[in-house]
Amino acid sequence: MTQPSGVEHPRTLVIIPTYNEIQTLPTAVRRVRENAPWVDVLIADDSSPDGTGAVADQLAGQDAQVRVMHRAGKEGLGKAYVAGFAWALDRGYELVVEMDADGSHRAVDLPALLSRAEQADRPDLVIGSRWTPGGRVENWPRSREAISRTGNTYVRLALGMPVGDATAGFRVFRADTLRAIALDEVESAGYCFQVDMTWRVHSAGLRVVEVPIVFVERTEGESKMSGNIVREALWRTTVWGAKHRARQVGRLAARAGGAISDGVTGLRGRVASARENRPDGGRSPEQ
Ligand SMILES: Nc1nc2c(ncn2[C@@H]2O[C@H](COP(=O)(O)OP(=O)(O)OP(=O)(O)O)[C@@H](O)[C@H]2O)c(=O)[nH]1
Ligand SMILES: [Mg+2]
Repeated sequence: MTQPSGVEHPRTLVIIPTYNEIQTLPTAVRRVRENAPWVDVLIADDSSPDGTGAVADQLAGQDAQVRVMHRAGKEGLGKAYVAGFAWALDRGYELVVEMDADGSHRAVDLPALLSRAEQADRPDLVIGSRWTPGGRVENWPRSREAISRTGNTYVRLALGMPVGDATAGFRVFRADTLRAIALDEVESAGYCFQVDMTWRVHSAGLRVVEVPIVFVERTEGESKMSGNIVREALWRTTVWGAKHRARQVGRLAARAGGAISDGVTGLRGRVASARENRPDGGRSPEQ
């Protein structure tokens, strides 16, 4: 899409999942449209009891580049994103962005993420990272920072995936990346969804890059973070890690088995040719 400035951008959709974000959504949408006027916005609302869906409809009524997906009930942000991805792929978007409604993801960082995704080396996934040099969090209690840092260290160790912030929810997928992974098999509901998606992209042999962002603690509305969400992330990551390590051990065992049998075959061959080279052709027993 060509901008008045003459710059060409790929067709881009920013998906904002919402559950009870009536206070924060209007500002979030306005800031996205101000900072990246070429992008379209899809609000995926899970029938928020606080009336966020009606506010989303008002925003869409004022701006043709804002659309709303009304979903039947609260199913977790993972399901809302998967539905939003299908919507984006059906409509031919080339870049698809995930972004929270609560102000934690700053729209001023969006152009940097998009421009990284648009670079000639075409990364498959660009993550707005808190835990890469230059990235940071603002106003987070120590306990939240500890959960995020420890969680990411655990993910790196369990999965052997070289990503600093695999739980981050401000990211840009290439549409081809979403097509390459089995979206219908994604079951993660909470923020483990982000690890799940990162792991699928990495396991498919696709390239993940990180761009530093400043993540700001929400000042309005309520967090949906819960003990269950952390537990889901922990057990799912552990299961993926165990399967990954079992596959690695399986491959190693197969390679070792192959090497041993090659060695035995080679040894047999050498013994046979040594026998043949003896003056009696190997007919009498060796001394
Ligand atoms: N559609 C939909 N959106 C959700 C659901 N749960 C959370 N969200 C949205 O997902 C985004 C992230 O949720 P937050 O509550 O901010 O969770 P968080 O960012 O992990 O937690 P905090 O850092 O404490 O804010 C927000 O825009 C939420 O409104 C859900 O079940 N359905
Ligand atoms: Mg949040």
